[in-house]
Amino acid sequence: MPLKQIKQPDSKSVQNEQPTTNNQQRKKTFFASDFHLGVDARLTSAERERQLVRWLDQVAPEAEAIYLVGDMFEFWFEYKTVIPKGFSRLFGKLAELRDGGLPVYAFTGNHDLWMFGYFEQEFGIPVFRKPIQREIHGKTFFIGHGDGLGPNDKGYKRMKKVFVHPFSQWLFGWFHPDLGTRLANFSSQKSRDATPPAERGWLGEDKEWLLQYCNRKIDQGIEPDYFIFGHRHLPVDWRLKNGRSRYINLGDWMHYNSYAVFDGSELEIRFFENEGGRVIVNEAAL
Ligand SMILES: [Mn+2]
Repeated sequence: MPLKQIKQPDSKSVQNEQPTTNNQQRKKTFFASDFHLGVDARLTSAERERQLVRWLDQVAPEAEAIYLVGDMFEFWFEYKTVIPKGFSRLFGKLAELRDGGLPVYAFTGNHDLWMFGYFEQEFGIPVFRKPIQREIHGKTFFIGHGDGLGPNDKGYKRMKKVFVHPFSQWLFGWFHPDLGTRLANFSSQKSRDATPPAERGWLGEDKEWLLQYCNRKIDQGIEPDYFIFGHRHLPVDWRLKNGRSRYINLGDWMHYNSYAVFDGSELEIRFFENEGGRVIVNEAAL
């Protein structure tokens, strides 16, 4: 059972990892989040997993690095000797990419907080539990899942304290996995049902927590070129109040199949196998 706290990987120590292939074509960085594998949405989870593998196959040849920005799974809990069933196609693909030397980074989300070393050990994928700041080809990035940030979300912030506490993790680890998984899936279904339909659309500049969080960071003098978050399940590209930084929300793969690609000078949100995908932008970003 995971009793000891897993430390955030030192982002400096993994920052300079370079792909082994020194191919000129490989200079794009990809970001995607909120796959929520394990629950059906527009596609079934199994179809979505295959779609993600197709996406990885498409982007990997051009990729310098891939960031998986949280909520990969609807529910994930690692026991000392056991991981949840499923996801073998995604795992096979991630293993193949890592073995080929492509850097892949992961973040925990609010649905998959309980990663305790499997990704690091099995795939060589560092898992970040808090937002990180990076420089990529001269541009600055502030990257995180986005859960528990911003002025509100108080109930979740309280719950997260319990979820990340070693004692609760130890205790949960002693439930039979079938029971634990059923409990967790039940509670995440409940929380989804509890989201009012209005909150699924853009709430406006004054009500979007992550946008407010970005603006507060700017007030504190943290002004990256790009704030990259998931969690909101809406693709957003919003020019912030300093006129330079942008709030990027990666959207999700339950409804949008959206991702961001940074080609070394420009960043844009794209959609995979979704012709009708639209990004929420403010005029300044156009
Ligand atoms: Mn999510």
